[in-house]
Amino acid sequence: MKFTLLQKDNKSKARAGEITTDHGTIQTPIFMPVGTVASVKGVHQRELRDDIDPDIILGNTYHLYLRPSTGILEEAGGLHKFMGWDRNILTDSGGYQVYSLSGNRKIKEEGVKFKSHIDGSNHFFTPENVMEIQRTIGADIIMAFDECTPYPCDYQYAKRSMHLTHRWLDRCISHLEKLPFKYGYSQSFFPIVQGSTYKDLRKQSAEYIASVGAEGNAIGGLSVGEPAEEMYEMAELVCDILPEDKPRYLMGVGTPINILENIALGVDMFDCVMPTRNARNGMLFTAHGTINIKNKKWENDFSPLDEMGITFVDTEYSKAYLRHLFAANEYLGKQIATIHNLGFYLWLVRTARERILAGDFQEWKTKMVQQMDKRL
Ligand code: PRF
Repeated sequence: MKFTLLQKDNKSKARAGEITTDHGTIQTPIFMPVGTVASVKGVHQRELRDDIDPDIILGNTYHLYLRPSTGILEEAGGLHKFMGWDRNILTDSGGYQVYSLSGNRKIKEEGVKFKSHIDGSNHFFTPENVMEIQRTIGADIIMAFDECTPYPCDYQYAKRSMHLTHRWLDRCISHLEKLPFKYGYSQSFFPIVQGSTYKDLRKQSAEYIASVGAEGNAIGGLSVGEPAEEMYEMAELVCDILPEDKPRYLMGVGTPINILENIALGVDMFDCVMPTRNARNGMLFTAHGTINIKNKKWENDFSPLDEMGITFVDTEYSKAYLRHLFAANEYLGKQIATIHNLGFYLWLVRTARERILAGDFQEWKTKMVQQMDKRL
Protein backbone atom coordinates (compact mmCIF):
# COMPACT_ATOMS: atom_id res chain seq x y z
CA MET A 1 0.00 0.00 0.00
CA LYS A 2 1.21 3.46 -0.85
CA PHE A 3 -0.10 6.72 0.64
CA THR A 4 0.70 10.00 -1.08
CA LEU A 5 -0.12 13.26 0.64
CA LEU A 6 -1.03 15.64 -2.20
CA GLN A 7 -2.04 18.79 -0.38
CA LYS A 8 -2.28 20.19 3.13
CA ASP A 9 -4.81 22.93 3.80
CA ASN A 10 -3.41 26.29 5.00
CA LYS A 11 -6.25 27.31 7.30
CA SER A 12 -7.12 23.93 8.81
CA LYS A 13 -5.42 20.54 9.26
CA ALA A 14 -7.32 19.01 6.32
CA ARG A 15 -5.38 16.90 3.82
CA ALA A 16 -6.00 15.53 0.34
CA GLY A 17 -4.21 12.34 -0.60
CA GLU A 18 -4.23 9.04 -2.42
CA ILE A 19 -3.95 5.46 -1.16
CA THR A 20 -2.99 2.83 -3.73
CA THR A 21 -3.46 -0.89 -3.11
CA ASP A 22 -3.63 -3.95 -5.35
CA HIS A 23 -7.36 -3.22 -5.86
CA GLY A 24 -6.89 0.35 -7.04
CA THR A 25 -6.55 3.91 -5.85
CA ILE A 26 -8.55 5.49 -3.03
CA GLN A 27 -8.78 9.27 -3.14
CA THR A 28 -8.83 10.78 0.35
CA PRO A 29 -10.70 12.09 2.25
CA ILE A 30 -12.97 9.08 1.66
CA PHE A 31 -16.24 7.79 3.06
CA MET A 32 -16.55 3.98 2.99
CA PRO A 33 -20.11 2.66 2.60
CA VAL A 34 -20.80 -0.11 5.12
CA GLY A 35 -21.41 -3.58 3.67
CA THR A 36 -21.59 -5.50 6.93
CA VAL A 37 -22.64 -8.92 5.62
CA ALA A 38 -21.12 -8.72 2.11
CA SER A 39 -23.92 -6.40 1.02
CA VAL A 40 -24.31 -2.64 1.15
CA LYS A 41 -27.94 -2.92 2.25
CA GLY A 42 -30.36 -2.07 -0.54
CA VAL A 43 -27.82 -1.35 -3.30
CA HIS A 44 -26.65 -3.63 -6.10
CA GLN A 45 -22.90 -3.79 -6.66
CA ARG A 46 -23.48 -2.33 -10.13
CA GLU A 47 -25.36 0.71 -8.76
CA LEU A 48 -22.75 1.04 -6.07
CA ARG A 49 -19.95 1.06 -8.63
CA ASP A 50 -21.56 3.10 -11.42
CA ASP A 51 -23.81 5.55 -9.57
CA ILE A 52 -22.24 5.97 -6.11
CA ASP A 53 -18.70 5.10 -7.17
CA PRO A 54 -16.77 4.65 -3.89
CA ASP A 55 -13.15 3.50 -4.15
CA ILE A 56 -13.60 1.30 -1.06
CA ILE A 57 -16.33 -0.32 1.03
CA LEU A 58 -16.33 -1.89 4.48
CA GLY A 59 -17.16 -5.39 5.71
CA ASN A 60 -17.39 -6.80 9.24
CA THR A 61 -15.32 -9.71 10.51
CA TYR A 62 -17.82 -10.48 13.28
CA HIS A 63 -20.74 -10.88 10.87
CA LEU A 64 -18.88 -12.62 8.04
CA TYR A 65 -17.29 -15.12 10.44
CA LEU A 66 -20.75 -16.07 11.77
CA ARG A 67 -22.41 -16.02 8.34
CA PRO A 68 -21.60 -17.19 5.67
CA SER A 69 -18.53 -18.34 7.74
CA THR A 70 -14.82 -18.12 7.13
CA GLY A 71 -14.84 -21.54 5.43
CA ILE A 72 -17.33 -20.47 2.75
CA LEU A 73 -15.38 -17.28 2.08
CA GLU A 74 -12.20 -19.29 1.68
CA GLU A 75 -13.91 -21.66 -0.76
CA ALA A 76 -15.16 -18.65 -2.74
CA GLY A 77 -11.60 -17.31 -3.02
CA GLY A 78 -12.15 -14.38 -0.66
CA LEU A 79 -14.77 -11.68 -0.12
CA HIS A 80 -14.11 -9.74 -3.35
CA LYS A 81 -14.94 -12.78 -5.46
CA PHE A 82 -17.77 -13.93 -3.22
CA MET A 83 -19.65 -10.63 -3.49
CA GLY A 84 -18.57 -9.53 -6.98
CA TRP A 85 -16.70 -6.38 -5.91
CA ASP A 86 -13.28 -5.84 -7.43
CA ARG A 87 -12.44 -2.51 -5.79
CA ASN A 88 -11.01 -2.06 -2.28
CA ILE A 89 -12.51 -3.55 0.87
CA LEU A 90 -11.64 -2.88 4.53
CA THR A 91 -12.76 -5.24 7.27
CA ASP A 92 -13.35 -4.14 10.84
CA SER A 93 -11.98 -6.65 13.35
CA GLY A 94 -15.04 -7.38 15.42
CA GLY A 95 -13.55 -5.32 18.24
CA TYR A 96 -16.70 -3.23 18.20
CA GLN A 97 -19.49 -5.56 17.04
CA VAL A 98 -18.66 -8.11 19.74
CA TYR A 99 -19.44 -5.41 22.32
CA SER A 100 -22.42 -3.83 20.62
CA LEU A 101 -24.25 -6.89 19.24
CA SER A 102 -23.50 -10.10 21.03
CA GLY A 103 -24.96 -11.04 24.38
CA ASN A 104 -23.04 -12.29 27.44
CA ARG A 105 -19.59 -11.34 26.22
CA LYS A 106 -16.70 -11.91 28.59
CA ILE A 107 -13.43 -10.05 28.12
CA LYS A 108 -10.28 -11.78 29.33
CA GLU A 109 -6.57 -11.29 28.70
CA GLU A 110 -6.66 -14.10 26.17
CA GLY A 111 -9.61 -12.69 24.17
CA VAL A 112 -13.39 -12.27 24.17
CA LYS A 113 -15.96 -15.01 24.72
CA PHE A 114 -19.27 -14.09 23.10
CA LYS A 115 -22.61 -15.42 21.98
CA SER A 116 -23.75 -15.11 18.39
CA HIS A 117 -26.59 -12.60 17.91
CA ILE A 118 -27.98 -15.02 15.30
CA ASP A 119 -28.37 -18.30 17.19
CA GLY A 120 -26.86 -17.77 20.64
CA SER A 121 -23.95 -20.17 19.95
CA ASN A 122 -20.67 -19.66 21.85
CA HIS A 123 -17.55 -18.23 20.18
CA PHE A 124 -14.13 -16.97 21.21
CA PHE A 125 -12.22 -14.18 19.46
CA THR A 126 -8.52 -13.69 20.15
CA PRO A 127 -6.10 -11.29 18.45
CA GLU A 128 -4.60 -14.34 16.73
CA ASN A 129 -7.75 -15.94 15.35
CA VAL A 130 -9.16 -12.56 14.28
CA MET A 131 -6.00 -12.01 12.17
CA GLU A 132 -6.46 -15.47 10.66
CA ILE A 133 -10.12 -14.77 9.87
CA GLN A 134 -9.25 -11.43 8.26
CA ARG A 135 -6.54 -13.08 6.15
CA THR A 136 -9.18 -15.52 4.91
CA ILE A 137 -11.86 -12.88 4.27
CA GLY A 138 -9.15 -11.18 2.23
CA ALA A 139 -9.88 -7.45 2.56
CA ASP A 140 -7.24 -4.97 1.38
CA ILE A 141 -7.12 -3.26 4.76
CA ILE A 142 -7.57 -5.23 7.98
CA MET A 143 -7.98 -3.90 11.50
CA ALA A 144 -6.41 -4.73 14.86
CA PHE A 145 -8.53 -6.50 17.47
CA ASP A 146 -9.33 -3.89 20.14
CA GLU A 147 -11.76 -3.11 22.91
CA CYS A 148 -14.03 -0.15 22.23
CA THR A 149 -14.89 1.39 25.60
CA PRO A 150 -18.43 2.66 26.21
CA TYR A 151 -19.30 6.26 27.10
CA PRO A 152 -19.16 7.27 29.82
CA CYS A 153 -16.28 5.12 31.03
CA ASP A 154 -14.48 5.57 34.34
CA TYR A 155 -10.81 6.44 34.17
CA GLN A 156 -9.47 3.22 35.69
CA TYR A 157 -11.47 1.04 33.31
CA ALA A 158 -10.46 3.15 30.29
CA LYS A 159 -6.82 2.89 31.29
CA ARG A 160 -6.87 -0.88 31.82
CA SER A 161 -8.78 -1.36 28.57
CA MET A 162 -6.33 0.79 26.61
CA HIS A 163 -3.39 -1.27 27.87
CA LEU A 164 -5.24 -4.47 26.96
CA THR A 165 -5.83 -3.09 23.44
CA HIS A 166 -2.08 -2.34 23.22
CA ARG A 167 -1.11 -5.87 24.36
CA TRP A 168 -3.61 -7.32 21.87
CA LEU A 169 -2.03 -5.15 19.17
CA ASP A 170 1.40 -6.68 19.86
CA ARG A 171 -0.17 -10.15 19.54
CA CYS A 172 -1.93 -9.18 16.28
CA ILE A 173 1.37 -8.00 14.80
CA SER A 174 3.48 -10.99 15.82
CA HIS A 175 0.82 -13.42 14.61
CA LEU A 176 0.32 -11.65 11.27
CA GLU A 177 4.02 -12.07 10.55
CA LYS A 178 3.44 -15.83 10.49
CA LEU A 179 0.44 -15.63 8.14
CA PRO A 180 1.10 -15.26 4.41
CA PHE A 181 -1.37 -13.46 2.11
CA LYS A 182 -3.89 -15.92 0.73
CA TYR A 183 -5.05 -14.63 -2.62
CA GLY A 184 -2.06 -13.13 -4.43
CA TYR A 185 -2.64 -9.51 -3.39
CA SER A 186 -1.39 -7.80 -0.26
CA GLN A 187 -3.24 -6.67 2.84
CA SER A 188 -2.42 -3.64 5.00
CA PHE A 189 -2.89 -3.66 8.75
CA PHE A 190 -4.18 -0.67 10.77
CA PRO A 191 -3.87 -0.49 14.59
CA ILE A 192 -6.50 1.40 16.61
CA VAL A 193 -6.08 4.20 19.17
CA GLN A 194 -8.35 3.95 22.24
CA GLY A 195 -8.38 5.86 25.55
CA SER A 196 -12.00 6.97 25.88
CA THR A 197 -12.35 10.74 26.46
CA TYR A 198 -9.22 11.13 28.64
CA LYS A 199 -6.58 13.34 27.09
CA ASP A 200 -3.62 11.69 28.82
CA LEU A 201 -4.80 8.20 27.76
CA ARG A 202 -5.48 9.31 24.18
CA LYS A 203 -2.00 10.83 24.02
CA GLN A 204 -0.39 7.69 25.42
CA SER A 205 -2.39 5.46 23.07
CA ALA A 206 -1.66 7.57 19.98
CA GLU A 207 2.07 7.52 20.81
CA TYR A 208 2.01 3.76 21.24
CA ILE A 209 0.05 3.19 18.01
CA ALA A 210 2.38 5.55 16.11
CA SER A 211 5.42 3.66 17.43
CA VAL A 212 4.47 0.37 15.75
CA GLY A 213 4.94 1.97 12.31
CA ALA A 214 1.87 0.52 10.58
CA GLU A 215 0.79 1.47 7.04
CA GLY A 216 -2.19 3.42 8.38
CA ASN A 217 -3.75 4.21 11.76
CA ALA A 218 -7.26 4.28 13.15
CA ILE A 219 -9.04 6.15 15.93
CA GLY A 220 -11.62 4.06 17.79
CA GLY A 221 -13.79 4.57 20.84
CA LEU A 222 -15.38 7.80 19.59
CA SER A 223 -18.92 8.56 18.45
CA VAL A 224 -20.18 6.26 21.21
CA GLY A 225 -22.43 8.85 22.85
CA GLU A 226 -20.00 11.61 23.89
CA PRO A 227 -20.76 15.24 22.96
CA ALA A 228 -19.46 16.19 19.48
CA GLU A 229 -17.06 18.73 20.98
CA GLU A 230 -15.40 15.98 23.01
CA MET A 231 -15.07 13.80 19.90
CA TYR A 232 -13.42 16.66 18.00
CA GLU A 233 -11.06 17.40 20.88
CA MET A 234 -9.92 13.75 21.04
CA ALA A 235 -9.64 13.39 17.25
CA GLU A 236 -7.49 16.53 17.02
CA LEU A 237 -5.20 15.48 19.86
CA VAL A 238 -4.69 12.04 18.28
CA CYS A 239 -4.23 13.33 14.70
CA ASP A 240 -1.53 15.69 15.95
CA ILE A 241 0.45 12.68 17.23
CA LEU A 242 -0.16 10.11 14.47
CA PRO A 243 2.37 10.23 11.61
CA GLU A 244 1.56 12.68 8.85
CA ASP A 245 2.63 10.35 6.06
CA LYS A 246 0.10 7.60 6.90
CA PRO A 247 -3.68 7.63 6.40
CA ARG A 248 -5.85 8.23 9.48
CA TYR A 249 -9.19 6.47 9.82
CA LEU A 250 -11.88 7.63 12.28
CA MET A 251 -14.08 4.59 12.91
CA GLY A 252 -17.88 4.80 12.85
CA VAL A 253 -18.24 8.55 12.21
CA GLY A 254 -20.72 10.08 11.52
CA THR A 255 -23.13 12.83 10.40
CA PRO A 256 -22.17 14.95 7.38
CA ILE A 257 -21.21 17.74 9.79
CA ASN A 258 -19.07 15.38 11.92
CA ILE A 259 -17.26 14.29 8.76
CA LEU A 260 -16.42 17.83 7.63
CA GLU A 261 -15.28 18.84 11.13
CA ASN A 262 -13.01 15.79 11.40
CA ILE A 263 -11.59 16.29 7.90
CA ALA A 264 -10.60 19.76 9.15
CA LEU A 265 -8.72 18.08 12.03
CA GLY A 266 -6.70 15.79 9.75
CA VAL A 267 -8.80 12.63 9.34
CA ASP A 268 -8.65 10.91 5.92
CA MET A 269 -11.07 7.97 6.14
CA PHE A 270 -14.58 7.46 7.55
CA ASP A 271 -17.29 4.79 7.71
CA CYS A 272 -20.74 4.85 9.25
CA VAL A 273 -24.08 3.08 8.94
CA MET A 274 -25.87 6.43 9.16
CA PRO A 275 -26.47 7.12 5.43
CA THR A 276 -27.71 3.55 4.81
CA ARG A 277 -29.57 2.91 8.08
CA ASN A 278 -31.24 6.33 8.20
CA ALA A 279 -32.23 5.98 4.53
CA ARG A 280 -34.20 2.85 5.43
CA ASN A 281 -36.07 4.94 8.01
CA GLY A 282 -36.90 7.65 5.48
CA MET A 283 -34.26 10.18 6.45
CA LEU A 284 -32.47 11.91 3.57
CA PHE A 285 -29.30 13.98 3.93
CA THR A 286 -28.93 16.97 1.63
CA ALA A 287 -26.62 19.98 1.32
CA HIS A 288 -29.41 22.12 2.81
CA GLY A 289 -30.36 19.89 5.76
CA THR A 290 -32.17 16.63 6.48
CA ILE A 291 -35.56 15.55 5.16
CA ASN A 292 -37.96 13.10 6.79
CA ILE A 293 -39.60 11.85 3.63
CA LYS A 294 -42.44 10.20 5.60
CA ASN A 295 -43.66 13.65 6.64
CA LYS A 296 -47.08 14.63 5.27
CA LYS A 297 -45.68 17.91 3.97
CA TRP A 298 -44.09 16.02 1.02
CA GLU A 299 -47.36 14.36 -0.02
CA ASN A 300 -47.92 16.64 -3.03
CA ASP A 301 -44.40 17.99 -3.52
CA PHE A 302 -43.59 16.89 -7.06
CA SER A 303 -40.21 18.62 -7.13
CA PRO A 304 -37.12 16.41 -7.65
CA LEU A 305 -35.83 14.49 -4.64
CA ASP A 306 -32.75 16.70 -4.64
CA GLU A 307 -32.21 19.61 -7.04
CA MET A 308 -28.45 18.94 -6.92
CA GLY A 309 -28.90 15.77 -8.95
CA ILE A 310 -25.86 13.97 -7.56
CA THR A 311 -27.25 10.51 -8.43
CA PHE A 312 -29.95 9.58 -10.96
CA VAL A 313 -32.57 9.02 -8.24
CA ASP A 314 -32.37 12.72 -7.32
CA THR A 315 -33.75 13.91 -10.64
CA GLU A 316 -35.78 10.90 -11.80
CA TYR A 317 -38.07 10.74 -8.76
CA SER A 318 -40.06 13.32 -6.82
CA LYS A 319 -40.38 13.77 -3.07
CA ALA A 320 -44.09 12.89 -3.36
CA TYR A 321 -43.24 9.60 -5.10
CA LEU A 322 -40.64 8.58 -2.52
CA ARG A 323 -43.03 9.52 0.30
CA HIS A 324 -45.64 7.28 -1.32
CA LEU A 325 -43.19 4.36 -1.53
CA PHE A 326 -42.45 4.69 2.19
CA ALA A 327 -46.16 4.98 3.03
CA ALA A 328 -46.83 1.81 1.01
CA ASN A 329 -43.79 0.11 2.59
CA GLU A 330 -42.31 -0.71 -0.83
CA TYR A 331 -38.72 -2.06 -0.96
CA LEU A 332 -37.97 0.45 -3.69
CA GLY A 333 -38.40 3.36 -1.28
CA LYS A 334 -35.54 2.16 0.88
CA GLN A 335 -33.40 1.46 -2.18
CA ILE A 336 -33.92 4.94 -3.64
CA ALA A 337 -33.27 6.64 -0.28
CA THR A 338 -30.08 4.59 0.20
CA ILE A 339 -28.71 5.50 -3.24
CA HIS A 340 -29.51 9.15 -2.56
CA ASN A 341 -27.79 9.21 0.86
CA LEU A 342 -24.66 7.33 -0.22
CA GLY A 343 -24.44 9.53 -3.33
CA PHE A 344 -24.62 12.57 -1.06
CA TYR A 345 -21.96 11.30 1.39
CA LEU A 346 -19.57 10.51 -1.47
CA TRP A 347 -20.25 13.92 -3.04
CA LEU A 348 -19.47 15.54 0.32
CA VAL A 349 -16.02 13.95 0.71
CA ARG A 350 -15.19 14.39 -2.98
CA THR A 351 -16.07 18.07 -2.82
CA ALA A 352 -14.09 18.45 0.42
CA ARG A 353 -11.11 17.00 -1.47
CA GLU A 354 -11.59 19.41 -4.39
CA ARG A 355 -11.82 22.35 -1.97
CA ILE A 356 -8.64 21.25 -0.17
CA LEU A 357 -6.83 21.01 -3.50
CA ALA A 358 -8.24 24.39 -4.57
CA GLY A 359 -7.25 26.03 -1.25
CA ASP A 360 -10.70 27.19 -0.05
CA PHE A 361 -11.79 24.22 2.08
CA GLN A 362 -12.23 26.18 5.31
CA GLU A 363 -14.64 28.75 3.81
CA TRP A 364 -16.64 26.01 2.08
CA LYS A 365 -16.77 23.90 5.26
CA THR A 366 -18.07 26.80 7.37
CA LYS A 367 -20.83 27.48 4.84
CA MET A 368 -21.75 23.78 4.50
CA VAL A 369 -21.88 23.14 8.25
CA GLN A 370 -24.23 26.09 8.64
CA GLN A 371 -26.57 25.11 5.83
CA MET A 372 -26.65 21.35 6.62
CA ASP A 373 -27.64 21.98 10.25
CA LYS A 374 -31.38 22.18 9.44
CA ARG A 375 -34.46 20.01 9.18
CA LEU A 376 -36.39 20.68 6.00
N1 PRF B 1 -13.18 -0.23 17.29
C1 PRF B 1 -13.43 -1.03 16.20
N2 PRF B 1 -14.41 -0.72 15.33
C2 PRF B 1 -15.16 0.38 15.55
C3 PRF B 1 -14.95 1.23 16.64
C4 PRF B 1 -13.90 0.92 17.57
O1 PRF B 1 -13.64 1.60 18.55
C5 PRF B 1 -15.91 2.24 16.54
C6 PRF B 1 -16.11 3.38 17.47
N3 PRF B 1 -16.91 4.39 16.96
C7 PRF B 1 -16.66 1.98 15.39
N4 PRF B 1 -16.19 0.85 14.81
N5 PRF B 1 -12.69 -2.10 16.00
